[in-house]
Amino acid sequence: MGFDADICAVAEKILDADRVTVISHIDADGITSEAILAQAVARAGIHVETVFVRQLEPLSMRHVPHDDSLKVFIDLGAGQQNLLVEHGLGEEEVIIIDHHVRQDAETQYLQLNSLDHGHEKLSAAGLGYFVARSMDETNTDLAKLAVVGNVGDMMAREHCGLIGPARRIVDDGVACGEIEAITQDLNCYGISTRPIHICLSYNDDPHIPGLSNSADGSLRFLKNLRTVELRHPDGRWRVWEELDVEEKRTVMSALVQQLIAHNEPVDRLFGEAYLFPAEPSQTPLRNASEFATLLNACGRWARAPVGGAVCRGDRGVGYREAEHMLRHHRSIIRDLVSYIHDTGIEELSHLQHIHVGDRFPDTIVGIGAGIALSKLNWQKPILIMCYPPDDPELVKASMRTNERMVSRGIDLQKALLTASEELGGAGGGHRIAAGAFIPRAAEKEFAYRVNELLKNQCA
Ligand SMILES: [Mn+2]
Repeated sequence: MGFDADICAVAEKILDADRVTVISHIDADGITSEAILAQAVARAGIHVETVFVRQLEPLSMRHVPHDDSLKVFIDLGAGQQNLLVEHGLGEEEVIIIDHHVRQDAETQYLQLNSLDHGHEKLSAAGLGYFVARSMDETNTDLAKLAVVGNVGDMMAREHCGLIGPARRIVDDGVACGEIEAITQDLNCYGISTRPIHICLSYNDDPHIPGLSNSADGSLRFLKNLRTVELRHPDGRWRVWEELDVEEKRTVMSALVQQLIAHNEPVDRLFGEAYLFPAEPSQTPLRNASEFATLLNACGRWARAPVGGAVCRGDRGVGYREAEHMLRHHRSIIRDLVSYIHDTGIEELSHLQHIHVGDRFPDTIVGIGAGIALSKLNWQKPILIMCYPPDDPELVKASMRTNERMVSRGIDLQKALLTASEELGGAGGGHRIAAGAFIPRAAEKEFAYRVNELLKNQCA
């Protein structure tokens, strides 16, 4: 079936249901997926309940009810269809909406999957949005959440903006006034909340010599421009989003010159930013990538429903709790990044790895590894291992790389899938970021096996 036909089939089956259970993932894409779908279902007058899981495995399947509801798995399920079969779920009571690689299974569940249609840059929230819009065309107000989910799942990273069907969602959001899309904006994280020099110093894509990883260098650079006021009259730092067109142009052209002077490509300096004009300025709610981080912080610390409340418009108690989770999230990640740098990382020929034991929660080690990588050898993907709290037999492995290495042929999803299966575990994810669980007995050889696989990918 075509993409639109698959969307319609899913939408119709949901509208036919008396009760729906949405089972979703705890990251920004999963939380926005749930908020989109559950709201669309509720608006259609159908009773809906939600189950959030960290991942779909035998233990978490206990939370999937045995009842007469239609179970809609979103942002997960494609790779765990056999688990659904084992759980006794019949073809008629399941829908899968996912953008991960699908597993073959004997039961043919109804599935809407981006990959079936060649849409590699469309996340689960995007799929959920198309289903919601197909259920009722007035659901276009949910476009904003779909953009947050897509950006949170790095769908905008490779092309410095959303493309294909995900970009059409942006158009819907712009049309209903919820989204302002700024083309050729600074491709940088933190445009609504961080002082500009901090924003620039944290940025590593593109790497700007003298500015990346140097807040002092970035501040000197901006001060030299003279015409751009960096502070408000009351002393507060201005944020990028507050600069007017002329000021932005001044900074951007100076950054272009800086890159050219160091023989670096300039194309990744520009990206499309997705702003939410109705949200209060200088808050993480104000643009898609910071909103996604806020939701990730909720999910990673077992407060996915708080993220869901924020998605539904809670700007009171729920939002304050989410802000608190974000501060907590950042401080633990900072600790992890310093731990990685202080302890030192072991380098093999094609990767670098570290084992953090049970010092840090397994829900954030991947994020920390990604941040740490920006200050390490970018040509070697980072592999971080840790012990998950709930299973003494297992090791969790997370890997991160960057666009430059992906364009050279690195595929972490493939490497981790192969290595973990060989060693009696399971893995998956994406080319740029992937994860796996392996038995503890295999942890010693794991890094070496992955290294070998990455070596072959480069050949
Ligand atoms: Mn996703």
